[in-house]
Amino acid sequence: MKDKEIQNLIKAEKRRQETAVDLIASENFVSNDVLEALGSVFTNKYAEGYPGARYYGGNAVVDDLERLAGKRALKLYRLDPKKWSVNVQPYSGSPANLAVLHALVPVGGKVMGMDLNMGGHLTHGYRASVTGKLWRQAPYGVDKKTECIDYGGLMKIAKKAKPKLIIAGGSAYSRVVDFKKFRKMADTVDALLLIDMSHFAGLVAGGAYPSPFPYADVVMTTTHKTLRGPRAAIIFSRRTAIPHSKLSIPDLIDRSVFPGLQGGPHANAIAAVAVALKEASAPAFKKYAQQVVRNARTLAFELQKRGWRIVSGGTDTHLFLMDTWERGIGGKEASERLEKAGIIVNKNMIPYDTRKPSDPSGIRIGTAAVTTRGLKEKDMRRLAERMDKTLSR
Ligand code: DSN
Repeated sequence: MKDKEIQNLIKAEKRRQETAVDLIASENFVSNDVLEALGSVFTNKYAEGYPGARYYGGNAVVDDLERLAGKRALKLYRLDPKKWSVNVQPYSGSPANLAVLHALVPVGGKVMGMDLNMGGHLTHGYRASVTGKLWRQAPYGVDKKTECIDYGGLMKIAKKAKPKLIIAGGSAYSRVVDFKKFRKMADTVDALLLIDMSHFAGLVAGGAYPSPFPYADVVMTTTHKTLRGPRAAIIFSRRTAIPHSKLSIPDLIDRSVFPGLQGGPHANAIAAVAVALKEASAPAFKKYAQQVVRNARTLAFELQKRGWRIVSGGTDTHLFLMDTWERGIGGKEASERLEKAGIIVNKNMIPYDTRKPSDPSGIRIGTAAVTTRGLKEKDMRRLAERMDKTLSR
């Protein structure tokens, strides 16, 4: 590389990634093939539109690429192309969620989403996000005692709020989501159901987490978390006709992504997504996904054994929240102390937190990245020991 300044920064970041223990629940390490596709000549191409209907010439190859990525996405989750459509153009998770809301809920309408402070995501209608400004959120949360989703309470909220769209999934919820109950709720109030599987998409692909597809109208995911691809997103939608309209859900979503929100798709990212989707369909990925969950369970258990309170008492996924404030350490201090010891986590609000987001009561811990590095249960025990020593000092 001629640009030595940037080359040095790349080298420094590579060294940092190689020497730190990455416990950030939304991060992972992609393969060299994913990196190669991401850094390929596809970055040079503009391709506004969809395969076979572009606004720029020279797109025969990008058409093949986008069709292949879509085919791989449907195949990975065993979806019948006659029943499901997929859009592989979203730049990342936030624009993908914005696109779904924009497609399916009139501005000013109501969406029901998990409160950010309870484990949800900004783009599920939280007030600080544009999704909370264009739409009205009916927030739901977890039970104070169990710290698990309170489905009875949710049904009451849904009946009162009558949202157009219910969103299941979040960014800091460690338990299996009961998609069947969400479906029932959506049917009861005549809402559509969006399942945001960004965090657990790789676990679903690897059979380590229940599939949301039998229950959802729309499933979206980022591709860079447990799915181990580049930073991008995809939206799957059921080929359901919209009453009193010539359009179906996929038509609305495609129009919302382009021209609604985005311009030209990032063909290099789509190429890298396609590579990751193929990697995730290999038998080795199934083993990886199972190991991710075993590692998270072991790490949570080992920390618990050393006296740390784990929100909801454990995990069914790749992540969990640890209440550090219970032992007098704010999440900010905990994450800083761990970083000094070479362990990278993020500070995180815990349900019913009395502290502020910039210095909340806990930290979020995830095992997707360290499992890619080859760590197993015995390493989790050592890691718990080191975390405990660092935080107990
Ligand atoms: N920021 C991501 C996470 O860490 O979960 C979600 O967008």
